[in-house]
Amino acid sequence: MPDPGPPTTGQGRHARPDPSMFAFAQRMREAFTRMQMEHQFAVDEVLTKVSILREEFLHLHRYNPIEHVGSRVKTVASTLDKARRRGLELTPDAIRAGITDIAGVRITCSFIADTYSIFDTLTGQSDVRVIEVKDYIARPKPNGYKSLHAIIEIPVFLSTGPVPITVEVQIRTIAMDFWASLEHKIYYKYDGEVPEHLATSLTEAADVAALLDRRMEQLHHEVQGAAPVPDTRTATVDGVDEELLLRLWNDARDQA
Ligand code: 0O2
Repeated sequence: MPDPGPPTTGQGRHARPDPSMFAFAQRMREAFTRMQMEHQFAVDEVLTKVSILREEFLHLHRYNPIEHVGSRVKTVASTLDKARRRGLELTPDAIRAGITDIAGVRITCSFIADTYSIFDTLTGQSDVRVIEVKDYIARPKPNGYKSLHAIIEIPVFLSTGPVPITVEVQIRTIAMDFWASLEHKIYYKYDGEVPEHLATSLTEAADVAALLDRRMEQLHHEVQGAAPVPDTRTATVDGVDEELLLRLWNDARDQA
């Protein structure tokens, strides 16, 4: 796309470049690009933390509590829309302070107990500062929405030093996630004015999803109590195979 050139005041052929507007546009472009970049780095940091936890769980317990991890950084346009709706000053500093979900990470777990254990291990890390927690699993929203939300702050290490960045982490089960994504689609389809019969159906479906979560967790405990079910996804974790162990055994005997 051709460069549109410096901003102008007025309209049409006689419009003149306005130096102050040009400088403003440059500043805003730089500030918002930096904001996006820093939030993307923060998302990357959280994803690395989650990936380490997942691998370690698999390795230690032969069990994977995390089914899926998703992330996104809000676009500048959508962040500005939210800031406008909230009546915030439209400056990068005010937006950084007032909008806490520019960076978002969603972790989908197998069972309810896993959501809390992932939450505890993640928020217990020394470089993670918890700003706010909303436990919609313990106290679901009236429409039936369930999820564990945490606004956390983590340092992102730039060439100029660490910068604290907030990230919204949502942790929920597969059943809760299934319900939330359908509800989200319906909500947007009806522009927030969901017909009553659909809203009632959704709330009932949330109860069914909660029942499914409880049943699956009971089953899981029963099966685990009988005999641990190894997760086959551990196969690639180490590479310490029998041949290598035999060699180690022989070496140890030779050295004895
Ligand atoms: P999007 O597009 O998913 O980002 P906030 O506006 O986030 O600062 P709020 O609403 O008090 O303040 O925060 P809350 O309750 O923690 O909700 C934040 C996010 O949780 C929402 O982000 C949704 O992603 C999700 N959420 C909350 N309530 C519902 C619900 O009833 N149904 C569904 N499907 N998702 C929900 P955004 O910004 O609304 O949207």
